[in-house]
Amino acid sequence: MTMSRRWLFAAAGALAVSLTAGMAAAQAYKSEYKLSTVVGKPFPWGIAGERWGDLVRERTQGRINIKMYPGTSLVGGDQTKEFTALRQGTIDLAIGSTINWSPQIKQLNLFSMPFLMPDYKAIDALTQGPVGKKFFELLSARDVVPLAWGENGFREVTNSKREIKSPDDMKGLKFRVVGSPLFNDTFSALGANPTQMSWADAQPALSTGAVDGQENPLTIFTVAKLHTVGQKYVTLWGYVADPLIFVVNKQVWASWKPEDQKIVREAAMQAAKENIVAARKGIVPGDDATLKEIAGLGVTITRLSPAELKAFQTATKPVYEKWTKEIGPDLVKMAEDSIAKR
Ligand code: X2X
Repeated sequence: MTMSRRWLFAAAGALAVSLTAGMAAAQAYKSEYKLSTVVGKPFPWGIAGERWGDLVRERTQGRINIKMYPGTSLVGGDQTKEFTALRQGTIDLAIGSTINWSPQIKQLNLFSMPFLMPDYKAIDALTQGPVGKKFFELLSARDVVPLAWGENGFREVTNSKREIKSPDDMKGLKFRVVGSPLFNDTFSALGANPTQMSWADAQPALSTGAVDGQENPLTIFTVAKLHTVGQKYVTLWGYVADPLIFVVNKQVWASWKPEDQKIVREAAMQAAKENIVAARKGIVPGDDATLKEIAGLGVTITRLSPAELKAFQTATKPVYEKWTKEIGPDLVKMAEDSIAKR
């Protein structure tokens, strides 16, 4: 055999090996990847899910086909089980609220600490700073690959009975809260009666009057038309905000070629960036179109003076202190420092 023929054989052999490896990898891809969210389109959260899937499908020429399952339907609507299902592989990808994953990752309760974040810059200071990095490390140690931060938003309190301007106004009112014990503590400290339930159960409970009120970002209020289930009073107290986290199950991630991982990561970052813009649209200083729209529905929107806000902060301070211990004083300190420096 001449040198050149020998070379040709070797090259052909190498090609065959890499083709087989390529095919094996290609065969390992699933025909559909399940993406879990709590709400679908046209909520900004659901738009983000569709967008992430569309960008990935387009840029991978269909190699990765993501289908969104809103209503946390992959866990029967029980949003507090989403993270567990993600770890176990029943869910391949998710855009999850920090609140819904906090039963499994107790540090995520940080974002639900009453009156920790005074404004949008404070959310950014957390997610884009050392705190965000710390959370990505915590998530990476729990079988998921975190890719980007999005936003559900500042959660405002609403009810069907009366205007809320002080903790006294909350006395005796029944509120639906989400499934972290921290919310029970906060609402109890304010003299209200909190009941934990999923988002799926919240709407019927509001509509029948089983509960008087709830708390959620205003984009949820408008898209879900909560004024039609009796929610006539909205108080802008911005007591907590929940970011969203874009993640992929670790095994699923490992099954993808590096070039596809890059596409999925970049698409998540793009969809998340757009999501934050959508989540803040119409409800930020200088752009209050959504607030006007809500007022136009006959809803009373109450803004609190600094002194009025202070009364809520004072009433919930013991809760803040209790949960500082649960979350970890070092992490809370890191968050407070990041916010102070914003
Ligand atoms: O259930 C809620 O209130 C919602 C939709 O905001 C979350 O999933 C945290």
